[in-house]
Amino acid sequence: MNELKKRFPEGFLWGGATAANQIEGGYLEGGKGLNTPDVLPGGKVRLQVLKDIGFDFELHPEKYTYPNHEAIDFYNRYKEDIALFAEMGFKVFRLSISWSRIFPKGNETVPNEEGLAFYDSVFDELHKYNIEPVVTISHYETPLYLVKEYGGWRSRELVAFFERYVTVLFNRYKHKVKYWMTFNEINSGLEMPINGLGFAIQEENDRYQPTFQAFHHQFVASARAVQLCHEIIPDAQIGCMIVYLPTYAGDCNPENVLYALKEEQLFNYFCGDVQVRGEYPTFIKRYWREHGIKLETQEGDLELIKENTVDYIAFSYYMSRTEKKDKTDKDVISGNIIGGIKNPFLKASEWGWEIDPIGLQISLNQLYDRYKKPLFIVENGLGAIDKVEEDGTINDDYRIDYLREHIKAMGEAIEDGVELIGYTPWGCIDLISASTGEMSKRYGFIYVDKHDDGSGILERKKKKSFFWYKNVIATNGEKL
Ligand code: BGP
Repeated sequence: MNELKKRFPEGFLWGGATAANQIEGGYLEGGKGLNTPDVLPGGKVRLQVLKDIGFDFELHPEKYTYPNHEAIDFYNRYKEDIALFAEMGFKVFRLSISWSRIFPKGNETVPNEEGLAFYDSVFDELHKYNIEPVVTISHYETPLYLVKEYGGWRSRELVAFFERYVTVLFNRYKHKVKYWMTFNEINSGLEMPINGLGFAIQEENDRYQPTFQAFHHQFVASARAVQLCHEIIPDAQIGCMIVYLPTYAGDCNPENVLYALKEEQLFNYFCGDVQVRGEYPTFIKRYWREHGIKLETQEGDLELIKENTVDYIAFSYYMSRTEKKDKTDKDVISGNIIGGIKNPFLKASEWGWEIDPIGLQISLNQLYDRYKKPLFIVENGLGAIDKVEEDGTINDDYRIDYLREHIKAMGEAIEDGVELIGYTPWGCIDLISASTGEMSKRYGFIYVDKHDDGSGILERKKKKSFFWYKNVIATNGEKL
């Protein structure tokens, strides 16, 4: 047992994180409409589809499987799952609301009562155990109708539809939810617009004008959500959510250092600067010029963004990224979703994601130095293949090692003076992977008997990490 000297603050928000489309299942139950992940195939083809040019947003059951449709059936089993989270001592549980459960097409005027009632029951169940919900308003999903009819967030009209959606949420759950965040990993739209921006690239050029126009619409929508949240629930906090990859230069050649800096500005800071500082960063103007991007804004947009910045910065951290200017295919690391070359100092997960706990301390310092706002790590963890032993145990020491090193890094960052308010490891219960659409890439403290071929009885089992994390929470991060 390792003793960590640095104390986590009193009231630190320990918990776990999930997203609606990766756990709920019940994809057509309770009046829900289809959304983007409902039409994303599972299996090896998934990542390809996410990056593909010209994805058609249709179901092709004759060709593909769709594991999200049942997922882990949280829709029917949430009571059992929440009881397990409570047993681990969770203070918070991060989940997302599915827009198409509340507005099946995304733009109706009257919400679907059955969808609203479902989340009421989930929040009530959490409160029974004094677990505070942390709610992502939009986690990698857009109602399919809005994708087909409007081209997703390329259309300005989504701002008004989103405003109606969040107004319903804030009014309905104002006594039940005090932590909100707007768009999950908003900056991932730079690489995979299907996930967050709700449209597929039709030609390489779409990575510029349509993508940045869609971002602008999300920034306006997010600022409006911040404004409404503060008006309707004055004691709530609302954050942005970015995927953060500290970006190292492959060597000390200034050309490579500059290249890494430019990549980092665009990927790590562009969205955060708008949502946290309330203005477009100066560096983006040159990028727009060089890529022929001309942003269309409406009167009042920039003031709205300026006046309604977020209360805290939520981010996901899985890995770092190493870059150099003239890289060949041989240098490029295969597993990392967001580019990069292989870092000789790091080991990688079975999916090639480079494991770098020090990178988390670096990230926390960089984000805090830049923004001086409370930070919340809302995703972190190791995707791995777990083995159920004959006696039913699951000895996931590799996951414990990963989390221990990352929690130590958090302690070091707190010692550095960073204000960190909470930690919700990703996939606290096994769920469908976003990039592979499979079950076998598991993150959980709780094992779910469900497999890539769709078999399994959905039984829940506690892994070794379950007991370890329970003790971490009980000792407020001191016994690792
Ligand atoms: C983040 C997403 C999550 C999640 C996680 C792990 O990018 O916000 O939805 O899935 O990554 O990724 P994966 O499931 O691909 O291993």
